[in-house]
Amino acid sequence: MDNARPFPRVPLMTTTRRELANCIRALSMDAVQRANSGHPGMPMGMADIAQVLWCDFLKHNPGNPQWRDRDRFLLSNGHGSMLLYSLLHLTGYPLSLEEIRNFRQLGSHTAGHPEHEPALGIETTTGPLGQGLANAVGLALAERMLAAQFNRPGFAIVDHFTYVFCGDGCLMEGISHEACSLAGTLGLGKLIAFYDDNGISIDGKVEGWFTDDTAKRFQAYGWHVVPDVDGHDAEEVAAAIRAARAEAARPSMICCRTVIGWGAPHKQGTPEVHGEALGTDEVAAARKEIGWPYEPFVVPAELRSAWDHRSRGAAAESAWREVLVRYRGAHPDLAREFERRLSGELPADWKETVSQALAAGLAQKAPQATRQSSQATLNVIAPRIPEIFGGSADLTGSNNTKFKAARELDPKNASGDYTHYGVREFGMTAVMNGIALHGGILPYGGTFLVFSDYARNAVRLAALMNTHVVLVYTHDSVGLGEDGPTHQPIEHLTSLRAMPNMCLWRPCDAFETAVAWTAAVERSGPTALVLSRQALPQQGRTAEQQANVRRGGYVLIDCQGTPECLVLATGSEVSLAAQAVSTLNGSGRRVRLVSMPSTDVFDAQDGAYRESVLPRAVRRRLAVEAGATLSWWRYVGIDGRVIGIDRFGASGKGAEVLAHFGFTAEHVSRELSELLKSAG
Ligand SMILES: Cc1ncc(C[n+]2csc(CCOP(=O)(O)OP(=O)(O)O)c2C)c(N)n1
Ligand SMILES: [Mg+2]
Repeated sequence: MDNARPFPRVPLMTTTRRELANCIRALSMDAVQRANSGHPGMPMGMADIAQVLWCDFLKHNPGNPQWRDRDRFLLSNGHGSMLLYSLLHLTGYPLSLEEIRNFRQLGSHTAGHPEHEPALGIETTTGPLGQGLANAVGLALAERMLAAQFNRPGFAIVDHFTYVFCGDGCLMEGISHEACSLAGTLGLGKLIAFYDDNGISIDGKVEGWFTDDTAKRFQAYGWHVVPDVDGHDAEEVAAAIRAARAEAARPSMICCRTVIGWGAPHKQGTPEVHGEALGTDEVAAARKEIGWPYEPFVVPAELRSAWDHRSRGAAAESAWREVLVRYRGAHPDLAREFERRLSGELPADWKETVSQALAAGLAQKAPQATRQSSQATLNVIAPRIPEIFGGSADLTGSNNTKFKAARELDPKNASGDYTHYGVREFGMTAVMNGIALHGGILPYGGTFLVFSDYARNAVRLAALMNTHVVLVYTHDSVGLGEDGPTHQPIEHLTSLRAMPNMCLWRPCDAFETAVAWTAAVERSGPTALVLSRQALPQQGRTAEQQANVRRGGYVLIDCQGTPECLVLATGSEVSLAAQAVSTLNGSGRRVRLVSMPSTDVFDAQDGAYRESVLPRAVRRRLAVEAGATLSWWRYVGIDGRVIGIDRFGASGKGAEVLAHFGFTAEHVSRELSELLKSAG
């Protein structure tokens, strides 16, 4: 960028808050200008608030971005990412000026919206408005729970704040209601939000579409609200933060009036500064306006050293480490457990836990709904992995998510391991992401599969950020019956399978359910467990077949010699297919049944294994799944057939609805017989 330097270089002898804030303004407008893409308005508007928070209050150590007891800082209005990148760069995180210059370029660490990059101090992605606020609720809840579990008198080893910036967009989004209402009920006193009340969103002045009284709204949620703060007055901001930190029983919302793009003389206060480069003339005018005589990307040494938080951060962390050392002496077992939990390692006896869970699955003989098998597995594993934290979006009894030994989370006693998220699927999922991002807790949460759509974007961010969460989705097909088409998932399996990095299991019986749960606990990223409402019979397996369940797809029933035909099925359809295949094989045909509880896990197996299960040469193939057929053509090919459902369901008794859509052993047999008549 070749901005003419409007002023001679003036050495600064002392630094003021405004000059420090202007470092953020200058870096932000220069980076956006250089990329000719990005959002200068929010960083320029919130720079004064950020300066006060980061220089006076935030507990962090740029030399160790993942210090366990750091305060968490999130941007829910993540389009203002240059604010965060400037702060990280200026305070001494390993985010170089080169990265700032490469803002929004392919391969840089300075993406348009900050994702999850903890090694750089980036806590979470916040591109979709409002979700950062919900993640912050999860992070604050995790802090609360870990503090209850691990702190002991004299040893507050978990004791940090969660700060989140949000804008008009975040507060317009419905998820802010879900998450903030829950945060109020839970009384998350160490959650502190800053509302960037600038009266502007993309379409212009918000007065035409957003006229809530935000202060009253948050008061009604039971939050502590600091209204009417001048977001450009450092003393007012500091006083508000002090008041918020002093409030232990309620989360705080600090409502800050700001001018978007503050400092850009002709564009500030207008929607133009929201998401466009200022233009070289306006950048030059802004330099003059804020008194910034330096070249693009130049921050004078005095200002740099005033921002540099490395030695203060290191001192803060070492003070905490001293407490940790004494804690280790006083509570050695707890200290070891704390380290294990925060490093994400499973308990030392996890293998033993897996054996017990699988044995319980094998011991189940009577037909059982896989949602009940899931609960039975939880009864075995949950008491043995203390990091587990369950819940449901008001369907605890239907999702079977509450294990026997579960202790309910109580706002006054946060040592429980089960909570009621209320009817808030999206909020629940984003809060679970926040909990997982904090570390030390493994959240799972239930709802009906059909309502995964309500949570969809948080599910997507779980996959994008690779958060370790388990999504328990029950009532997995038209087999749920009377509730009818609004409750009957059709395209959901396929759409979840289409999501990169989402692992999905749809087990067919108690044993497969136990395997799926243990795989979900072992995986570092998100897993969806898709479970039946209705009872399913148990399948017999050899030891080899038992071992192969972990591979996502395996031969459940084989025939003598080379198969003439392959049948693939998942979940509730496996038993129908098994009946049909057994009958045909009994009459001398050679049909193989492959149970495929997880297509993505199967796809990740080596080629030889996949070939051994689905030999290329066998072209007659049939897939059976009570959902959209789209998932299956890649396995059955153009010569194959799929028994699925490509329309909405119907209300009626579950078994009758299933039969209506062709999910009977007889129909599977008929389709197979047709297929066997075709050229192989
Ligand atoms: C869920 C979602 N919807 C839409 C967008 C696109 N978008 C990005 S910023 C924005 C307007 C945000 O207004 P505000 O929060 O007031 O931000 P400001 O302009 O004040 O920085 C919109 C609609 C988005 N990022 N996420
Ligand atoms: Mg705004």
